[in-house]
Amino acid sequence: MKGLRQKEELLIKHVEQLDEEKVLQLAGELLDQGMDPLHLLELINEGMNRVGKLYESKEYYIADLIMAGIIFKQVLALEKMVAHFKVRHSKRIGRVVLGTVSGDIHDIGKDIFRGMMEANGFEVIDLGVDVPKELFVKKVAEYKPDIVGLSGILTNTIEAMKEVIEALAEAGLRDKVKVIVGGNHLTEEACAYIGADSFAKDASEGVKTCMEWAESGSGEGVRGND
Ligand code: B12
Repeated sequence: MKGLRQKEELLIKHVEQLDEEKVLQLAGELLDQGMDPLHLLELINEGMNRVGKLYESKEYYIADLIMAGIIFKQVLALEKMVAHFKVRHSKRIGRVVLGTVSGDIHDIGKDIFRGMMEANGFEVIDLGVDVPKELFVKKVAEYKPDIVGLSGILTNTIEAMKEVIEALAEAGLRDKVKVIVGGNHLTEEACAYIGADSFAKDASEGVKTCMEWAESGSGEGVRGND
């Protein structure tokens, strides 16, 4: 019988080796043993980082990145994961327009953030990936959200994020929403350059910020837009 730490390391290794069957089997087993789904995601993420490094060092190819994405999505679709992200609140505490910015088609992190936000009582309008700034403006005008969430995983998405915020400002919508940008590469400086209200390197951090905004809106929505 393997210890927990050994199993965790094994799971990371299976992800690194893109062994779909073993990842799903072990992930299911760990969830059945009571592992926190968020902790499981951290482990899968660690495996993804290793896949990313192997891609950088040219040992892996684009097909391997695709496989890694497929594996992650299957983990997210496991029954216990879906149950964890199921909406637990009947009262809506805010509305969010979310999307991965133009030029970027990564959506796993965005989807995790969406799942966590919905589980915490936010209504999320997900615009998908590679979203042009004009669509963000159109949907913000239409849905009047409290928060706009911009996801960008590629480091060059900083410009696209900045352009979305400038487009919102030009449309007179910037001061009607809070904007949070999310991605591993973001920093305090990048956030200031983009002109966002906050940034998060991981989804839970982002949800925490949005919850704080919602709480300070004292029930009237994050910006009183409801
Ligand atoms: C899977 C993957 C892909 C899949 C994506 C599948 C999918 N459906 O998303 C595919 C095959 C499509 C892909 C394509 C490419 N990829 Co890719 N990919 C990856 C990989 C292995 C994992 C990404 C991932 O899903 N991670 C897991 C999630 C959970 O993490 P995350 O996305 O960072 O999200 C977290 C936070 O960022 C945050 N977050 C994310 N969004 C938001 C939003 C908000 C509002 C908030 C608050 C928080 C938040 O919360 C999330 C969870 O905590 C990474 C390597 C890595 N280490 O990440 C490379 C990586 C991101 N890819 C990379 C590259 C280069 C590419 C390509 C350019 C390759 C190519 N030559 O075509 C293309 C780009 C295509 C495009 N235009 O977007 C590079 C990026 C390098 C860079 N400096 O920008 C990486 C880092 C690999 C590497 N080390 O070289 N990729």
